[in-house]
Amino acid sequence: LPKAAHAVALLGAPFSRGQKRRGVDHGPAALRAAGLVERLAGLGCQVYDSGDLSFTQVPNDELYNNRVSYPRSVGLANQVLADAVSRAVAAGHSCVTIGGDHSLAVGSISGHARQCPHLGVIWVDAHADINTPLTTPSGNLHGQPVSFLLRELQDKMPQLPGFSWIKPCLSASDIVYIGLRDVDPAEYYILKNYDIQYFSMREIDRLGIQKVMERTFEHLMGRRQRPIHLSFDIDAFDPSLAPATGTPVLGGLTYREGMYITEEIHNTGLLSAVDMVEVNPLLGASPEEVTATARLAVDVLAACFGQTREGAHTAFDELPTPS
Ligand code: B3U
Ligand code: MN
Ligand code: MN
Repeated sequence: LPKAAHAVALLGAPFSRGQKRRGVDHGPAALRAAGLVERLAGLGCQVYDSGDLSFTQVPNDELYNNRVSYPRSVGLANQVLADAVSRAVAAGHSCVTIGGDHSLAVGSISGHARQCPHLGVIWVDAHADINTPLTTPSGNLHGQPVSFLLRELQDKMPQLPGFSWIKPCLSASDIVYIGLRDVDPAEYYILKNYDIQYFSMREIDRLGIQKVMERTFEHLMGRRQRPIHLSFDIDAFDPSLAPATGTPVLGGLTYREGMYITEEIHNTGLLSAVDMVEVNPLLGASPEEVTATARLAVDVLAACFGQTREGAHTAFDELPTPS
């Protein structure tokens, strides 16, 4: 059962201005220290590690509308990331972006969509990250990335400094959420009124993860196959498994649910880009909590690229015979 070698581009996006806690910019280093490159290579992936992007901080990056933090820095960083993701996908690689906070999905998905305009997004997260700059309760841009991408929301979006380069590239029917359990009132309004498909933790309890994945693929690909963008926020997992993250919420995914989600996505053969975000190595209560969170993120990415729990990750042709 030999598998075709998979070309994977790895982009570190040490970016933290989409939220206010220190440390999430050390996420890429933590995932590398947890053996990410070796794990992917061990699965037969050809890994093209571009290292970490460097983002320039924009000086005098004042609040937008007395509320939204660091708009110019977040906008510019995402512009840099979008170009890098677009180049990687154009080169025929599956692109793995390791963050960094979740505001980077604006750049990652924009860049991916430049090459694959018909992509579908699977957003695994405790949060919907779909506040607009006018509804955000926190002012943090990591709670808003989806609002910049959805065509249907554009008449509700103000012009933010740093964001004028963005062309909304998704329709409301092009995204499916899995794992939600902390959704703000305006976000709930958007999910309902724009008919966005979501499977909150309650739906996972009710249907089981197998049906959730079936329905996810039916929704995104019932009519035609399309490239998949997986945007995976580590806080989708239960805080007992992923404590080193900025906004943990009780009652999250189990390890087995997380593996099942990513194994099934791998099995479609359509995964084209992945974000792994919000691992914050400064937030664990102990070094063990930090390594557990980073290793969990690496396990998720390994499952995305072919690791299975039943074995046979790499080709094995023949048993040794005694001489
Ligand atoms: N919905 C809240 C909280 C939040 C969103 N994403 C995270 N936290 N990680 C907000 O700030 O928009
Ligand atoms: Mn998120
Ligand atoms: Mn989240």
